[in-house]
Amino acid sequence: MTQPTTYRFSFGPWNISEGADPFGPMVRTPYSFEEKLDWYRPLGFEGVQFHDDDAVENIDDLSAGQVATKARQVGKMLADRGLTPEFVAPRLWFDARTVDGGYTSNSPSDRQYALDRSLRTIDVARELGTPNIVLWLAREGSYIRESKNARAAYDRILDAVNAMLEYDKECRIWIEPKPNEPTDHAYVPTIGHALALAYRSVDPSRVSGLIETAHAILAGLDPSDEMAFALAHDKLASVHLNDQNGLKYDQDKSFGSANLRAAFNQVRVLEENGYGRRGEFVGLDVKAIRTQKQDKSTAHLVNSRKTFLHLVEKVRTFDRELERQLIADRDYEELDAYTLRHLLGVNDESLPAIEGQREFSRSV
Ligand code: GLO
Ligand code: MG
Repeated sequence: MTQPTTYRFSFGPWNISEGADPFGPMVRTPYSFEEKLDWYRPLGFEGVQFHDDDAVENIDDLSAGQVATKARQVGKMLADRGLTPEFVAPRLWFDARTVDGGYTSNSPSDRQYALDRSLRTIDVARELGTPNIVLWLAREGSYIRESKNARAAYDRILDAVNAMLEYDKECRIWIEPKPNEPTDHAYVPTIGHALALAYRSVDPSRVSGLIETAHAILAGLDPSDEMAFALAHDKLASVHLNDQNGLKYDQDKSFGSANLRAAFNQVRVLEENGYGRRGEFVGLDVKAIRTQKQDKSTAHLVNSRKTFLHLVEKVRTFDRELERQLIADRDYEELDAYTLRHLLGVNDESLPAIEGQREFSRSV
């Protein structure tokens, strides 16, 4: 029998956040990058996810040599703490030149900026010691459809991906799809779109996907089925587990906090397909509740990690023989009820006691 997977966990510095929302002030005071790095190991995390400017501040103002030096210093800070860089993502959404999009901007010079910045991100990743680049295509979409040519936009995204693959023959690109926010409609909203792009690239073996729970839910899709699709293509490079309560702003809630059963099914699909055996990280793209006080700035990370591990236990103790029989009998009502009992940690024997208590409290 193969050994069960032991999972390793990652997050990005942005996951220890200040709690500001578009209509409110900062709720928590910021921690420095170094303070955040010091937390990883004690909290049970080993992998660090980066935006290019998390690693190299003011990246646009530095020479290539200065960027490399700074990135190497950060690589050393990781090594000193026993941490591994998981990926670096070009932040193509705060610069004035990315207002209208990065690779899909209508302005040729702004498109060039987006590409140059992405190649610089590859330099940062190389110096940090990871080949992995994440593309969350934040502003590649539109607010009004007539403002852009969607057909041309897909070609432009593909051209950018190809340019990156050609720039560094070792780099790997992981596309993180999201259907909306900040744009109204994004050009790469689902993992299906992302993988179609991967297959059309100059080196499909180096392009895969990163699936975020909340993003799948925002697209009206089941996150575990999205993961299954990527796994079937052997293209699930990483995950951003979190949760999302319906169709509204991207909430980045703690894993399992809105829909525990959907979280169970995500863990189930990962566990059943050996996710993690080749070193893939379980990434948690979670944020503290916006109004949470300062002293619990990292509880959401610890809690999400624990929930994941509890759910691994639930997957491993799921009665597979019963599942097989119920499927064979097409007794889906019982499969549904068994799944809920299993998640609740109860069985029907617990009920008489509870019913009894109810009778008792009524008679008092
Ligand atoms: C936002 C995304 C974002 C990315 C991160 C890495 O909705 O989830 O947090 O994951 O920037 O590219
Ligand atoms: Mg994410």
